[in-house]
Amino acid sequence: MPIPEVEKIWMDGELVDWKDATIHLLSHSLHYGSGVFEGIRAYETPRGAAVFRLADHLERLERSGLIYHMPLPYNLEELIEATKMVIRANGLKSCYIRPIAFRGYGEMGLHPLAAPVNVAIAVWPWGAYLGEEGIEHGVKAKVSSFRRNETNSIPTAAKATGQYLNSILAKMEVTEAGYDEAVLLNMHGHIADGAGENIFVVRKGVVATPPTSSGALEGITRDSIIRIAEDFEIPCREKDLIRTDLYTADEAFFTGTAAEVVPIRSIDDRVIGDPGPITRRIQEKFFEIVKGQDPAYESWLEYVD
Ligand code: PY5
Repeated sequence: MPIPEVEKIWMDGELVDWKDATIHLLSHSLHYGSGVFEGIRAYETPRGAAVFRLADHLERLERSGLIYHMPLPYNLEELIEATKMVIRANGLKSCYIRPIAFRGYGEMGLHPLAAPVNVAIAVWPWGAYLGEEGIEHGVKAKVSSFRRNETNSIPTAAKATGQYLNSILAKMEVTEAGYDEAVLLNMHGHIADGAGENIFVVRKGVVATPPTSSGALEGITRDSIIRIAEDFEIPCREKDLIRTDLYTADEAFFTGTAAEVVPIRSIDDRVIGDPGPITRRIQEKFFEIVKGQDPAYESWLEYVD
């Protein structure tokens, strides 16, 4: 999917033209994946564009940086303001937001502390990551033969650029085989997450999702879904899951910023079927919240103006 070009990108404190948002070929992170990033969305609401859980995402970016000895050269307030500034500069009502902090030019060895930490925030319109059809009717998922990177090899609590080679291998494998999204098991055979999403199953009215100790990212959407389920008084627990828990689920769905809330129709060719009632209820509430239609969750929205 080509990236739709907009006017400006925020880079190291300034707005630059889209075409000028370039870096040196010898930037450390290009060679070794030594960057950390976020995926965030802004939605159109009756009060203009609102960013969903902006501070929570940027705090995760800071935690990712901490894990890699990469303190960010901007504080939380500055990053919040920069995000709003770049959305305004591009006149977008809704968009995907990609902050990235990376080891830049200045060091080629594997001890990168002498290389600068550069920070950029790009925004662009990005539709449903797994398709509108996927949101409506569900996607075909497949367990990948690639295992989720073990957290003591590459920490799964961080969202580091290099880490995504693992997801890319899984995603390519299953999409080339005709599926929509990959599910990754960890080294112990427990379900971790999707290539770029957290995963939930529903059985006998109980919602379950793998704990972060499984290798699942501590997703902001995941956290939101747990809170929505609690507010609906639907039992929801963190639980180790194995692949057959997906085969025998009454319902299953992916959650993530890019993907949003996407029902799973089938897994490894075992049919789960049309999106079930709990998935639908949670999905509808999620979209109401992000679009500013439920005042009870107002604190999750950061208005751009
Ligand atoms: N698990 C993985 C491996 C992810 O990459 C993501 C987000 C999630 C879970 C969900 O986390 P959250 O709810 O906080 O977004 N993936 C990115 C996203 O923007 C990149 C996807 C291409 O959704």
